[in-house]
Amino acid sequence: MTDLKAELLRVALEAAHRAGAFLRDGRPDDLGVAATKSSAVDVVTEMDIASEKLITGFLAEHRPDDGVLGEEGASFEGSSGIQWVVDPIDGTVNYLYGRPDWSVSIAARKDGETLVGVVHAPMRGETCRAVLGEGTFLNDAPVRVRPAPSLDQALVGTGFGYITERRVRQAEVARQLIPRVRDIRRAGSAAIDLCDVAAGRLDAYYERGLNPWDYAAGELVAREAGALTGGRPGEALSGELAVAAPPALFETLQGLLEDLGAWHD
Ligand code: LIP
Repeated sequence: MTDLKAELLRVALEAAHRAGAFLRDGRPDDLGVAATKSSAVDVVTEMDIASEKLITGFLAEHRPDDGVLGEEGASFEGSSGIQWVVDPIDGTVNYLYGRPDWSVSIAARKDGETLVGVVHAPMRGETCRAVLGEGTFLNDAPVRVRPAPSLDQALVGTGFGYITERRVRQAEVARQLIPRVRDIRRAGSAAIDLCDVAAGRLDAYYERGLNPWDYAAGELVAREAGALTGGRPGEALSGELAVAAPPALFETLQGLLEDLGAWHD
């Protein structure tokens, strides 16, 4: 591991654990909605904002020349060529409701390539980490994707957006997918879903409408554990469509999602 990757990993882990402890231990009993974004159900809490402030403050102290892109508004160019992509709470609605499946997701990119990804899920007591070319670890144990089943035996994770028109379309895709797979799971955190693919707790994951901070770390975690990731056939994973699965399942699922029009509203 290069000195740079080791440094970026160390900083990402420390920032994620500090934010995770703050969020886990400091969650107000009366936590409410501080603001909404794309719709009345696309919520932000005071803890999302505070978590991003904690993380960006730590990054500014330890990596002052780096850029940052955060879900709650952090946006600095930097001069080092390194950009941090931060989701201070991935699974905000779960956090708001006191449900356990939320995470802190931090990725470090250099010239657009993700070098380090950390997804810390405090209520699970788990941290997934990956360094480009170095594999994926779950609480320091190496993990690999599950051997690919046939599509009809696949447990597939997905998620739904916050805008009604998109959700209607996504529900229609799910309706047509469900009879063709073992089952689906909707956990509420893309970063955790991608870690679950990496650790073999899901056979595959897909979702339309993610933001870079939702998937930046989790995509590297999934890829370094042996998954393929992408969007529409021949395209990179993006907000248009995110797909992750072991190689022997990936193209079959990707082709079905293409046929079902999972990539458009
Ligand atoms: C969430 C994603 C999840 C998606 C949710 C939401 P957030 O991100 O991680 O996959 O289905 O609708 O977008 O908003 O909690 O950071």
